[in-house]
Amino acid sequence: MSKTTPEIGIIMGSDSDLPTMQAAIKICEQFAVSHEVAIVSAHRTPQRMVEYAHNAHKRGIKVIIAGAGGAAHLPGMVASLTPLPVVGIPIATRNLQGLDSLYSIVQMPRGIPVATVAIGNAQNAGLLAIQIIASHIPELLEKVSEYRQDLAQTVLNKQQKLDE
Ligand code: RP5
Repeated sequence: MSKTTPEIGIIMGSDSDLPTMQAAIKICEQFAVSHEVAIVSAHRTPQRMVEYAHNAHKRGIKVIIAGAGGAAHLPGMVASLTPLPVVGIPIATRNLQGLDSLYSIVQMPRGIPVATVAIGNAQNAGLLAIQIIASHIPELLEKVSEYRQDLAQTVLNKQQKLDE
């Protein structure tokens, strides 16, 4: 883990989650938002999870993105241990295609929310984390608007190709 104070903490239950989580890392890089990446397993390293969640806001982290698959307790447990917003990414699984992960993450009890994105959609998790941070940073809000304009332009370009 970095010794500086990144704004977004990107954590995952296993290194096998990393290929999915790369999209969140990439979007943070694209928006030049500081971030750290760590493997924090709710089941295999529970003490490390507790320490991470307890200390994240004290270190200056603003939002935590947590990805996990199967019995995906990491996002919910971290959310229960931190006052920071937590964005959960259900990782796709071989046997249940990530429905297990989705249900594990999305069905939080009242009082402890996890902002859950679609199965495997780490890009949206990154964007949501950035938008949470951007709410009081006009320059970052402007970058989000530009990103949306680029998205719209992509659609319009496709339409233009269809029309040719
Ligand atoms: C979860 O178990 C991890 O988030 C991962 O998605 C899943 C499988 O982990 P490995 O057995 O590949 O390490 O804790």
